[in-house]
Amino acid sequence: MKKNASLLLLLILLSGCNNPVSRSWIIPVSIDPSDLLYTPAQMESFPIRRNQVLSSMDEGFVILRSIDHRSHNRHEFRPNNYFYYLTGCAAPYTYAILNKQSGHTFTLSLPRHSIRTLIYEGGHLSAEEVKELFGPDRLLKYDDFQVLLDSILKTGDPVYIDRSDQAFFRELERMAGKEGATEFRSVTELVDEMRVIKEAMEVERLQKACNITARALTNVMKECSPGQYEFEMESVIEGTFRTFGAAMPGFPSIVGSGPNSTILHYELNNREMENGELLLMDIGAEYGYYTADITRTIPVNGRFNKEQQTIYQLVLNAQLAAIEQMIPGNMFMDGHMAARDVIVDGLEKLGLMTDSKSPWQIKFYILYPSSHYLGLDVHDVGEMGESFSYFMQHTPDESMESRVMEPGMVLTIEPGLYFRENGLEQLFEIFENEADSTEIAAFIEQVAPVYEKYINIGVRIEDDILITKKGNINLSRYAPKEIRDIEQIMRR
Ligand SMILES: [Mn+2]
Repeated sequence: MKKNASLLLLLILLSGCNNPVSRSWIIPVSIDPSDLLYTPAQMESFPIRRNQVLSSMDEGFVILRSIDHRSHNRHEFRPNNYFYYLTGCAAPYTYAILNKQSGHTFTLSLPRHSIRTLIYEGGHLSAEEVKELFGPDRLLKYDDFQVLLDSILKTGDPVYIDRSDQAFFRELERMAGKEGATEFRSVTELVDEMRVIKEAMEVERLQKACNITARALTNVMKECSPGQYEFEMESVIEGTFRTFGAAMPGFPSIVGSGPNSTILHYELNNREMENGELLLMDIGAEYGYYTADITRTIPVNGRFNKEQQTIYQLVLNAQLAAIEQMIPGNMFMDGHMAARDVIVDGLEKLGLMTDSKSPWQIKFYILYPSSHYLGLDVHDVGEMGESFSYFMQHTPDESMESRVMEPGMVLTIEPGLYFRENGLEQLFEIFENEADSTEIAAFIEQVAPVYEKYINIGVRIEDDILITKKGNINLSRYAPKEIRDIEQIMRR
């Protein structure tokens, strides 16, 4: 009876309020990595992509390799994104050629046979396995492949390469001999547009990456307390990534407390977190080479104070307004513009702006465009439109067009507000060419008493949004962001 009574009470509690107090954050994520196996479903996109590339090029060769020397932030091997996108192959020391005139549209090389790598790294896939898994119509041994490469580079036909793999580019230039004999073009011309629209398999991987990341963030909410170090939280985060089979973070984890929450790309993560501070975490698990990119900001002691709450709710309202705009037919920057309007309005009401139309005052608070594409790269490739590229120099105006959003795009949305300790003093240096110093001094005098209340508050809230036919799906929806939800999870 007692049991029934308390059950009844619980049901009343749950149904009686719109915001369930004891909502449990069960995040659907499985440890089982079988979704990364080379199954027909996982592999079906790759030949289609190659055909699309081949049909869009009238001449020449695409030459790519799996090693990626850009991976300077990473400790483990992962394949070059263009190579992986077109082959589905993640084996190190592998080369690929696409070409439609030679009769061999897709040539793959086997890794160089070496006793040393056999001893240190274990065996590679056999020729039969490579053929079966990746379906090249020509498979060459490493040395034969090098001979072929050399001959291609002597034909004078254009060669599409990934210029960001500079070491390989230089090697190919050297093989091509005297300058100008081979015209090098960028593979980005052929592939980037394709990478903008995500296929089902890509969305599945991004969803899992997001779920793992959401789990990491809620784990921090459960563990976090004053006196711990930022790296302890980083360890909870990256430990959770590994627990669910994510190979590594898709980019260096940003885990910044107190003053560090106001540093956009803070990566040291070695400060002791103090009572009454905020902790900003901008993190992403990489799953099957696709990375999440989620930011949550939480109070170290589990309760937002009044000032933190004010800024947090303003950023959250801006972010929610932005997400509403992220629908097909709207433009890439519409989310950013909606967030900007909410933030500017809020700042003015708080007394943190004296002129809501002043471009430099807006730029002082709104530091970066709030969206980027997400995929194999954390800042994924693809055209975003005019007003995005214009942003860094100027404040985009309403008349400026950015790219129209389409179903299948995945964009982040990450407005933020950062109150740096010396933020106001830096105004003279930041805007020396845009505003005269008396104007800036007048602004500082007026807003300083308010600004001071918010010093060392840095808030960013970032979600990963899939544009769909009907609107959008928030892939990072399992990462709590409402104040009441965060505080409830942190209550111990
Ligand atoms: Mn981001």
